[in-house]
Amino acid sequence: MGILNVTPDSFSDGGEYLDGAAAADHARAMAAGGAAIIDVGAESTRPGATPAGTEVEIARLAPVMRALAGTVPAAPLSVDTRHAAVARVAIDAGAVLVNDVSAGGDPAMLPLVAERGVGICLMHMQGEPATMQDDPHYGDVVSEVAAFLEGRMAAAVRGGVAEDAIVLDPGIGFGKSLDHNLALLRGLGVISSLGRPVLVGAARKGMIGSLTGRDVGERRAGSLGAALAAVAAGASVVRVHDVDETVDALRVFTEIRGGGA
Ligand code: HH2
Repeated sequence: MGILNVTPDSFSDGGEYLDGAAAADHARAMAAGGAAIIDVGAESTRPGATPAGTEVEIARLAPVMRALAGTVPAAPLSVDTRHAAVARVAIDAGAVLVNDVSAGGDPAMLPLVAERGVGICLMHMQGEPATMQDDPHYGDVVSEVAAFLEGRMAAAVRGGVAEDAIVLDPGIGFGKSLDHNLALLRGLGVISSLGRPVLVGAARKGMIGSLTGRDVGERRAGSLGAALAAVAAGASVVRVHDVDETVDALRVFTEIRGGGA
């Protein structure tokens, strides 16, 4: 999954793709590089971020979705939003997956996904982006995150979402310390055992910075390490900024392991 942030303030690429044409070029480049899906987001959910507001999100997203529609045939589009009103606009413009970091927190989200027959990624977050890194705490992070995802998956299915339309995500960096993130990546099998594909987004995040001592612009190699480890632990989708490099790394990794890319 290639990341396309059409935000002024995303933690690693804010402001780079605000313009529709630049965004479409980047999406095409990621699709050509092997991204199986392009995730378009118009609200930063980095630690400390304040909500953009749905009107702002739609105003950022709509021109980009229009520029993308039909021009990135190699890769379906996903919309990274917590708001059903934003998801609706993106689905109308062709998005086939809603990537919801609040796992259906907006009461209108699951009904929309069910009605439109699109996919949904349900992600775990403790707290809200503005304060989630202040004091994250768990008893047993792996079982608590798995139980949350199982509950949200059940709610989605009760609401009419097809079970095979659901992807699960432990939410690396969303209300988690480095130790929590490491435990979740090591324990990914517990989340896979819920029976749905697992998505992991660790690219360029604070955990990579903590482990390598590198600033956000220098975390490419560390992010590749995280992507390979996530796939080794059972992830089916990795959400990344550097698609070409990740595809190459995964190709080599999976061939050596004998699984094929
Ligand atoms: N991480 C971010 C945003 N959306 N969605 C899922 N499913 N999983 C993630 O780990 C995830 C996500 C944060 O990363 P990024 O989009 O690079 O930054 P920002 O939130 O600042 O736009």
